Amino acid sequence: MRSPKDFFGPLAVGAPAPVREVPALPSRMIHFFDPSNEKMAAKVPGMVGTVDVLLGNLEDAVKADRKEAARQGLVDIAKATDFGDSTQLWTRVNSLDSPWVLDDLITLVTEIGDKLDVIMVPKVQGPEDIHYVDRILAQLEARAGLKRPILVHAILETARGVANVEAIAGASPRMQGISLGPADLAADRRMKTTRVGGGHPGYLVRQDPAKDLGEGVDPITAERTTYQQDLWHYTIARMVDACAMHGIFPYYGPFGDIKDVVACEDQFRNAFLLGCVGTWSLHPVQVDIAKRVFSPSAEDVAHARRVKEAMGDGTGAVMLDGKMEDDASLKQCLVILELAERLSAGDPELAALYAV
Ligand code: 1VU
Ligand code: MG
Repeated sequence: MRSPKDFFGPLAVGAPAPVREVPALPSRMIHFFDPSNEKMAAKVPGMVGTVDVLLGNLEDAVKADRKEAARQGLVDIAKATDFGDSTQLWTRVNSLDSPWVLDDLITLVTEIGDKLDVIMVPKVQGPEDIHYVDRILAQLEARAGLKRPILVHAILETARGVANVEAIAGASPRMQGISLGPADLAADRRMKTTRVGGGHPGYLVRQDPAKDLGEGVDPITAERTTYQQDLWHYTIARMVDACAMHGIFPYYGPFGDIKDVVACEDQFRNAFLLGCVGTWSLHPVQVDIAKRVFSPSAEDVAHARRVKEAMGDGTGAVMLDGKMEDDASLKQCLVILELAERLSAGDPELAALYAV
């Protein structure tokens, strides 16, 4: 086990000092693009300023014979693009057991380490995977003369990863956050689904049989209301707790049914309400959904402000619109207000909406 003191110093001579607190930058949507796909890549410069995070994906969804092209494409895009103050550049490297990841890390940190904010590591199984990446990043940062550390984001997409999620979240001061990877996780757990995230109509509970439906009507086979359940609730809730416990940020991951913008919004909102700060967007149509869902509503912000005003010094209990408010409901309101302030700092439209 590592000593907490290891968190105060770099893991290689000459590497930048670790961060003491993970910056709470807006990251409502982590927008995925394939840097080897010319059409997609051509759209990237135009998305700067409209998305919180642009992520050059090198892993799954990039064909094996395009891995080098994707890596080089990301280097070219990063060098040619000014990402400004409101869009971060992230990448997802190949998995640690793949033949590509070592070159991904060496090339990206050496060539564009000064532009990369976060490296997403897929299929993280335990803290040992983060320790490996932590050390090699320190060595590469030192060699490249980087002045700030690149942060690390883990994808939770194996059963072992879920079992170790608390240890992963606390494995390094580089840990920025964790995303749910529902597709790989479903396969690894041997779930009997074939989708990329979202719900499943077969995962449900059913109303009890009616007591008396009259002569000849079988209450067991009679029509009964069913309620679809959320396949991902347990994992997201565990991930949120692990992240909150270690001061890092939780995210929903991919929603593969691109055309079903309504169910996508539902899935994103469930994650937002449970504590996630953002999600992945796989297609331009998901960007605005994420922005809408992961920015608090004007009504919630106005209510939070009223509670704050009514609570004075923040202690005791008051009645507001027939409901009790106290120290604990105020704390929830402060979470909403802090998020609203942070988001509106870089977004005049939100600032006007929230009347900041
Ligand atoms: O109008 P144009 O033809 O010039 O452009 C198309 C298309 O190229 C572009 N576009 C994108 N641009 C930027 N970023 C994107 N992510 C993106 N996706 C598409 O938009 C125009 C319209 O596109 P479309 O509606 O015709 O969609 P396509 O059939 O071209 O592409 C759909 C998919 C889903 C294949 C595409 O969006 C995509 O590959 N997205 C990223 C997928 C990805 O990163 N997957 C890995 C993460 S999920 C995971 O690992 C677990 C399952
Ligand atoms: Mg995956």
